[in-house]
Amino acid sequence: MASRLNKGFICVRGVCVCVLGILEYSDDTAMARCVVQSLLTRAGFDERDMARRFAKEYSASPGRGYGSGVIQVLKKLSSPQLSDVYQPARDQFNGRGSFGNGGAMRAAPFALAFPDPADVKKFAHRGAMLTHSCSLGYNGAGALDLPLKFISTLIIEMEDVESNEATLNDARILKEAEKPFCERLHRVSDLMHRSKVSIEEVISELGNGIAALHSVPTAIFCVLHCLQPRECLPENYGGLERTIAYSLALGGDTDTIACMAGAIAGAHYGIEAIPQSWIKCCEGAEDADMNAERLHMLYQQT
Ligand code: 8NA
Ligand code: MG
Ligand code: MG
Repeated sequence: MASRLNKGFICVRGVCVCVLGILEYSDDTAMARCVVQSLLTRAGFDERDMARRFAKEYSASPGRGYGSGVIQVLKKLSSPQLSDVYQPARDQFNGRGSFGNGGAMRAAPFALAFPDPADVKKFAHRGAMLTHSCSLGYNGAGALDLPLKFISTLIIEMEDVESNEATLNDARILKEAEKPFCERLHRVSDLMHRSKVSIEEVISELGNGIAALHSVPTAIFCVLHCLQPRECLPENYGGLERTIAYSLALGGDTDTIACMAGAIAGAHYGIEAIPQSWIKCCEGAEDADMNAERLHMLYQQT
């Protein structure tokens, strides 16, 4: 029996098969590629160069599924007269900034380029601020660049990240918990300790939406939940395959949640864990390989 899962994939006896050749990547990959190209070309973080690349990429290929808000920022970033590249993001949503997950979905390359975790945090934050100036948007990028540790360590680190006036203020205005990401990570921990958890429970406790708060903790949960085999997934799947398949099964903002969970799982399981048949379906897979090598060289130099 074969059932259609998504554009270009069919499921044959529990195994995903690509039937339509190369699948196009979405805005998540498009922006992450800009981050990579900028870090490599400038041999470090250069906000003007990164902003210019975001704008150029959007204008060359606008149909990759960008959020409706971020499109306005990308159009303004293309103006040669712009003196402060952070201003368009600050002006979003009546000056509050976007809390979408767009800053977090492109955080992974920072961790690959800088050996010092303080640099990773600082530059991932600044990179996210080019489009997402609400703390509930850019703090998501920080959470994803923390190394894969037990959830309790993540919570301690996020306590520190969220202990500032801007975050407390944004959380108050948006009627969220005092430290929103910490509160969600506690939910991740609770779910991990349950003997059984349904997809519906994960969605209702953590979310599967376009806000960073409703997708970054979800992605972290996907990675941790899929460290072990799960009944709902094919037995022959390894941890990385389980993580991606489980992220997609949650529905909602699938490209971004699978992108964030996949980045953490990829770092944990390594390149050998990615099936060749999946790599063959990905637009830009060869570039990714080459850029990873070059990022590693930059990492060793900095
Ligand atoms: P964004 O910055 O446009 O934010 C996403 C959306 O969140 C906005 O369009 C608003 O509706 C809402 N939003 C964000 N901040 C605020 C605020 N302060 N007040 C009120 N509403 C707010 O986009 P992004 O770069 O964060 O991307 C988010 C997601 O959208 C990504 O997952 C991406 O894949 C994309 N996406 C696009 C489509 C599509 O069909 N275009 C579908 C799903 C997801
Ligand atoms: Mg997307
Ligand atoms: Mg998305």
